[in-house]
Amino acid sequence: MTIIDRWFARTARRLAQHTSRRSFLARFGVAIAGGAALPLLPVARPAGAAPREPAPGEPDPTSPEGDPNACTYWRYCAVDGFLSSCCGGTHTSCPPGTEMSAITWLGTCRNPADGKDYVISYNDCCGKDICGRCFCQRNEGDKPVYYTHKSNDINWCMGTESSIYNSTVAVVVGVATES
Ligand code: ABN
Repeated sequence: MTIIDRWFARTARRLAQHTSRRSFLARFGVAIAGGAALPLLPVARPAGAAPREPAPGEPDPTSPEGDPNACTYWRYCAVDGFLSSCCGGTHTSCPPGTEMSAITWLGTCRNPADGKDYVISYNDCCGKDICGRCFCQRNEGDKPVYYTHKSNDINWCMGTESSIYNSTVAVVVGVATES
């Protein structure tokens, strides 16, 4: 008998001395049933999150300039406000229950996807309390507020049903033709 055989024999004897057949069967049954239930438990599958494709003409959405939820997104170069995309809306649509202002602040931002400059309209979303998430102030081209038409530090909720400011979107108006 080898040392391994002797170890198995000793362990089996001890197990038999301390375990009744009934309790062994009960434990064995629990182990089998538990093992069968394991595959039914929920599993987080990273494969479910398909890689995001860049929208046409947009930078890679995983890059800082391509993520509309990040202040570094290319269209936000002249923004001053809370990002609608963090407030229940998207970068081009206002959160439900708010109204988009028709009067806006315009900026010019370079799109890294094609290297062109675009005119961006920063419309405010109005009618619900201030969002308070993802404040973003990049201010490219911004002038002090006494140049009213050149300042982004203005509540554009004018002519809307409510003047309560909630958040801001960034809509491409067109390609900038002059520098
Ligand atoms: N256009 C954004 C904003 C709203 C209220 C006050 C300042 C700036």
